[in-house]
Amino acid sequence: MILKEKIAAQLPEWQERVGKLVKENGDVVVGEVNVSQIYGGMRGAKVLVTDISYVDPQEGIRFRGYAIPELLELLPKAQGSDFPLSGGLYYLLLIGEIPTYAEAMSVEEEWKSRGEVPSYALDVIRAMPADTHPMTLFSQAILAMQNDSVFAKRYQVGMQKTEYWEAMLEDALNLTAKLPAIAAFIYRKKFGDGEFVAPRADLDWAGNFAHMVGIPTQAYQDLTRLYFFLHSDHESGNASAHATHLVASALSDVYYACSAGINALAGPLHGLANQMSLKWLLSVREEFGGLPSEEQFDKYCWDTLNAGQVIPGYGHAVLRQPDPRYTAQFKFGQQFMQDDELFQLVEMAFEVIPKVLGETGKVKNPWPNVDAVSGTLQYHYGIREFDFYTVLFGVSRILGVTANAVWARALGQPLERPKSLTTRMLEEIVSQKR
Ligand code: HAX
Repeated sequence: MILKEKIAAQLPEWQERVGKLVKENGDVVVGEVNVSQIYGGMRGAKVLVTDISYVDPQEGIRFRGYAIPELLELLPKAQGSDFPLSGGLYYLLLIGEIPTYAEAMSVEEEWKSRGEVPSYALDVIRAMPADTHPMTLFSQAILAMQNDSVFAKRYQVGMQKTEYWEAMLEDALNLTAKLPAIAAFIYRKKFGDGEFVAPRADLDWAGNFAHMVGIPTQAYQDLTRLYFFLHSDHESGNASAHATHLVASALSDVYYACSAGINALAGPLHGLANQMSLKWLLSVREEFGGLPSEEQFDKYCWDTLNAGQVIPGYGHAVLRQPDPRYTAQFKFGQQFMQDDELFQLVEMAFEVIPKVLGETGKVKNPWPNVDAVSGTLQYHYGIREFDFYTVLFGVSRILGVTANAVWARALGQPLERPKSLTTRMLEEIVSQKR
């Protein structure tokens, strides 16, 4: 398998590089942590490492050093499409090089050969109450397959530490292969005919989701390819990535770790924000019976803030500019749905909301994040049940977190265990320093 060969070839150099860094410079101080950070969700504390993606506050995400517009040019495209193959993206995340078309297709073929969803995972989804949230179903379906973990089985019989990453890669490919089919089934079970639709042999991983969910148009296939590309990774500190990393650091397998990551993504300050954002835009449209004037929109924003709510889709813990993932989706909207009233509202939001949030004087980043437009694009193509949107986010995010998990095991990253203090201890530290 090309992924295994490439990682094995790179590994000695990485191990030497990291080993040397830690051995010779283990006592070099990288940053300090202050009391605000300890009580403030560890914002900005530099305590994690990943080479798969990096979020620059001004520039946004780079995957393996490449910015989103560059990758939209460079990554191999699905046949007959201008949008990248997810197999090529996964290759890039895992290997760090832009793949050829053949290399991207080799990942797509791996996925095809591992894509069959076990019936018991579908049965778990079927067995749940009809009003169960799609993210709960998604997390449960992933966890249900834990019994198939190659890593867990090999660990039981005594795997060498140097082999952890290979077993992790097996699990990562087995799990990611099945995600579009599981997500499409969750949608059909909750909102459609309840049928499981098998993937088509001639379609790529992302294009197949469009087919299985029941919107097989070229435009929706392309949106799916774009969506699964954009949401895949956002360095290691965000809640879903960090939850996955923490759980996997205990040598829990990919299924345990990704189920945990999905549970974190389900929170309204994280992945659930895309459904909150669309809900909020729809409430604006309903209030004014269509597009409001900018003055009306401005007032609606203030009413939301004065009611103690956040404006979903705006703000970010790290970014200080419009999120390039927003910009890429916004361009898709401008190209394909300029006449859509809801998209016009997204355009108006970009003019009004940053100004309003700036006037509050406390929001550090008044610009849109990835969630400010993604739901609107889904809504346009007929996925209108916004409870489902975070599942799509999750399908994509698992590409990034599993690539990270493979490399974490390859580089022997240990059990994560930061130290906590008591408030009394902090008070004493502060009084000694003042
Ligand atoms: N609307 C209203 N107030 C906001 C705001 C927004 N969109 N964004 C930030 N603020 C407020 C914060 O609530 C905070 O207020 P308090 O001091 O009263 O608690 C203040 O501004 C400072 O916050 P910050 O430092 O700018 O932002 P944080 O790092 O604390 O939080 C969040 C980042 C993304 C959680 C925040 O901007 C927010 O709640 N945004 C709306 C929800 C959202 O869009 N989430 C999705 C983020 C992207 C993502 O992870 N997707 O999965």
